Amino acid sequence: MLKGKLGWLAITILFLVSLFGTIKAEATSNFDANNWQISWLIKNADFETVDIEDYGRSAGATNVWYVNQKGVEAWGTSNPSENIEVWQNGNSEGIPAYSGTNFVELNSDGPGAVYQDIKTIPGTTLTWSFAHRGRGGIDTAELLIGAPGNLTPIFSATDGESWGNYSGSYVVPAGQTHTRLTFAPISTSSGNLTIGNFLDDINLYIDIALAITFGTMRTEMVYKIMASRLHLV
Ligand SMILES: [Ca+2]
Ligand SMILES: [Ca+2]
Repeated sequence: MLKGKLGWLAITILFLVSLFGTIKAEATSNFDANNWQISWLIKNADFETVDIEDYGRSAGATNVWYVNQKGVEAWGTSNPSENIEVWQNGNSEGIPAYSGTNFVELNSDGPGAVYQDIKTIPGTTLTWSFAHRGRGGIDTAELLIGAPGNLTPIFSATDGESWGNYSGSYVVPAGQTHTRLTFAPISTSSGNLTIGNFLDDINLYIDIALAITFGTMRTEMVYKIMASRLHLV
């Protein structure tokens, strides 16, 4: 009797396992698209974490704000006023965010790039991406990456009155554990660098497979150096 019940239990489990296996196989999403990449340290990538109530004041138009950098999580500006210009959906110019509700305009009320500092592992490959848009015509902004004080121009984005999205890769140089991503205005259709160049959805990814390979190589190297010092090899 018990043997029979166990037999049926085994058959039921086998059936469920095969069913689960089938469902699992069918539910696989675009596996190759993920390419071993994970999000790397960028905070407030979408400019959605902004404290307008405590740090903002109206820039003189509906849903456009000058916000002290203390109120824009993780982002800073070299603008002497320390203000970052935050735009929101529902603004008087009818310009929508690329994603979410908020986006920023470069140079706010004075000259000054917008940047974020991140910790990096030398030798790793990072993939960056961002969205850029002109305000009233063709605007151009530049992405610079490097150690603070030693930035390298990486990419120039030129867009009219629709959002463009761009991506590329960056290899962290030897010794660079502190990396700055800076967005600087190059030109605007208005001719005034404080009017134009919108930015949104800034992301950074690390290729974890390459990072592991690099980490393994580095570990092997340390072992070899230690072994040679100890006269083991
Ligand atoms: Ca956004
Ligand atoms: Ca402005």
